[in-house]
Amino acid sequence: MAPSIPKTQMAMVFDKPNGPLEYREIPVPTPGPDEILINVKYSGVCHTDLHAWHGDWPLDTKLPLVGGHEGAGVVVAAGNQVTNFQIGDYAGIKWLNGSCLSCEFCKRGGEPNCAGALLSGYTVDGSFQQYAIAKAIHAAPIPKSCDLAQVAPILCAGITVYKALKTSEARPGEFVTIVGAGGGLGSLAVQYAKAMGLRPIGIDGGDEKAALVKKLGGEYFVDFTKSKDVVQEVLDYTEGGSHAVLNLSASSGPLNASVKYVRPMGTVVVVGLPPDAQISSDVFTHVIRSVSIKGSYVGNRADTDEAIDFFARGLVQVPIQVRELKDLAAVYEAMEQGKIAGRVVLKCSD
Ligand code: 8ID
Ligand code: ZN
Repeated sequence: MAPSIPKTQMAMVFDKPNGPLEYREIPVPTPGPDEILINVKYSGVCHTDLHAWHGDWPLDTKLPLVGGHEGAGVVVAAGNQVTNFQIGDYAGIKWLNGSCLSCEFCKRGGEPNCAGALLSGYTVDGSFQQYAIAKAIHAAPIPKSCDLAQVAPILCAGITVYKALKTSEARPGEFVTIVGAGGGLGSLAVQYAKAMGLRPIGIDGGDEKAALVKKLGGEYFVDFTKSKDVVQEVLDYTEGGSHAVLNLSASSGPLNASVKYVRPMGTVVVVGLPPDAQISSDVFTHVIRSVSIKGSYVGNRADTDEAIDFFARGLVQVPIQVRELKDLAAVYEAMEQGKIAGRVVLKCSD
């Protein structure tokens, strides 16, 4: 029997950047022919959602906006062209809500780089509501064995760090230094790295994050708030530099340091998106040491399936704290202050 779908629902909405975050009653959207309607059970809160609310990136959001792009739930309706989901299936809303699938980038697997990409919780309404729309072809299939609260952060944080680790081209046995290791992306990166046979080193601040990173498999931790010289500490521990570096921090401070402690022939991957930030590298040293700096932006549908598969097989745990949907403003405040170890997940529906 088809599930009964209400006409209205509760959502977290803002009308202008940095404006009030309101817990508001809004209509339940109707899916188009190629879309599914997902009853969102849980949604992770990514630092990107905070950037969207601040409006601090050089890309406008839709307004008013329902944020959120780590939504895990159950399919309750599907358009007549949808063939890859059935009512009752588990499905995930990810950052990439849709892409054209026919441009040169989509054809090469660079779906996130599509100029026509639709972004959940940014250019289209996202998962901080009870019922959200996703293009069926891009929605993430989630196995029924998965816990929906736990799997939610995989839908952005997990996919992103898994893809970034592949982009680094680090090989099993090599060091990967994870900057921002105690945050949402970082706490997953440590575990994906370990599962991929790499040797993760975490950089973040404070004892709670140090303990979390060690517990999740970090081999060594540098506390940037206490270390006298972060660059030297990494060079010493790795005996010559880290083969790969993932910059997952939302601050620009650590970017240039990472170019100094990456190993010759190694790769710095830039993932965190601090506003107005630059990364620079001394050309002579850059050439002689033959290092690479690469950007990495979420992942495509294959990366999504692979990242979820690591989770479903129990290779990564998601350190979550569950809060109510209406508590979003308090979550943003804690995130701004760097006080969240791991990920907060909002309960959106019963
Ligand atoms: O596809 C992408 N490229 C992508 C996908 C998802 C998220 C990019 N992002 C971006 C977000 O927009 C944000 O800019 O990645 C960044 C991190 O997202 P997050 O993991 O969701 O943020 P968080 O949970 O707040 O964690 C950030 C961590 O960085 C640490 C903080 O303590 C926190 O644990 N950190 C900071 I701020 N400054 C640091 C420093 N100097 C630092 N860690 C080490 N050194
Ligand atoms: Zn995100």
